[in-house]
Amino acid sequence: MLKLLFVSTPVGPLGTGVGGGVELSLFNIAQEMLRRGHTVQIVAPIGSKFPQLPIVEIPGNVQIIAQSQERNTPIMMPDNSLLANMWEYARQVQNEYDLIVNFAYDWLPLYLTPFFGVAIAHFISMGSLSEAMDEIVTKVASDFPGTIGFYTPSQAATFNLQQCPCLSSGIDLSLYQFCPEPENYLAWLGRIAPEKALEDAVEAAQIANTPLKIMGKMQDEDYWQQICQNYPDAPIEYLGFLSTTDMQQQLRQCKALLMTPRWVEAFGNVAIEALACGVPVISYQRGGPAEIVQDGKTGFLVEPDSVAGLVEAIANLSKIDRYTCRQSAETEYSVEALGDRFEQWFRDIINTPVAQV
Ligand code: HBI
Repeated sequence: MLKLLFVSTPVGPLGTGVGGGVELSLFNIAQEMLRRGHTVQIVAPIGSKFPQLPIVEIPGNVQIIAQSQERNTPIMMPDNSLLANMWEYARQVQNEYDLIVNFAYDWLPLYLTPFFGVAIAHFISMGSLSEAMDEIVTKVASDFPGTIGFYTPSQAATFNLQQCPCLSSGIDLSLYQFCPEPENYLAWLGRIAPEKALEDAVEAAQIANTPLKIMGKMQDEDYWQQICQNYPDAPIEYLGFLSTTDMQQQLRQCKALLMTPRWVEAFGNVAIEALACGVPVISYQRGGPAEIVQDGKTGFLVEPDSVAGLVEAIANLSKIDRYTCRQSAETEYSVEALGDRFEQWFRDIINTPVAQV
């Protein structure tokens, strides 16, 4: 059995939605490893709430979210850095574990790799965002082959890295209830932030004259206010950041999930959450969702940034069989399949002699 130390994203407590999709990934992978009998210890910010999972809570000031920075913004560390404190803890306990798994999209843990006596698996949760991260990710991929893992090939391609493991994602399907007959609603899920281009979904809902339920962490209040001012008559309703159980209760009743990523979405966990409920996904043909949605079968892939394309897809939803959507989630995105991929990745790294660089 493996002894695994999971070190969280440092942008906010787990379970609050600040960490976006990587929170859900960390939770599902940890739960599945424990179910298989492995030892898992999670190192995370104070206030992290993951039911039944063993968490060591670490104090300190959160890291600035990487997507708010420019490509050449220098890496910044606050005083009393939570990120540094988490990795100091990992350094102290490292010899109790076979492998450390890093879930942070940050320079420090990647730079620290050769300073540790225990191997580190780095799960990269976003596409390329900065020169400094590209440089250190590429260096670790070269010095420690196989230890950089991505969600998808299109995400890896943004770093010009080809040979790295792509682990995809997965969810606990038992939490998502299939709904055969939807209400006349559309859904949009995600952190309310510019890179998610919520405004396109709002405009499409207005043109299609179909109410839009919006759920997710309110990351950028000004951005949200701007949308409300620009679309005062749009049929939208913001429901906040809900637990998986409450979120899927809303999502499952919708005609479709709209995904409008302005950036290369690394995966798009919300897409498989929708499919698990039988909800077709309409997404820009960009990044992770383009590898998840089977165009015309489990939803529609639309020309990126084309609101008209979203509206046309909404009009064609009757062509999609909702049970086919649920089946695709069961076939591709179960938490058991996820566990197989991650366990294999972990074992491959543990069995690779550590490169003495
Ligand atoms: N920014 N600096 C930093 N570190 C992270 O781990 C991080 C982030 N921004 C967003 C984020 N993680 C997650 O929301 C995405 O990986 C899903």
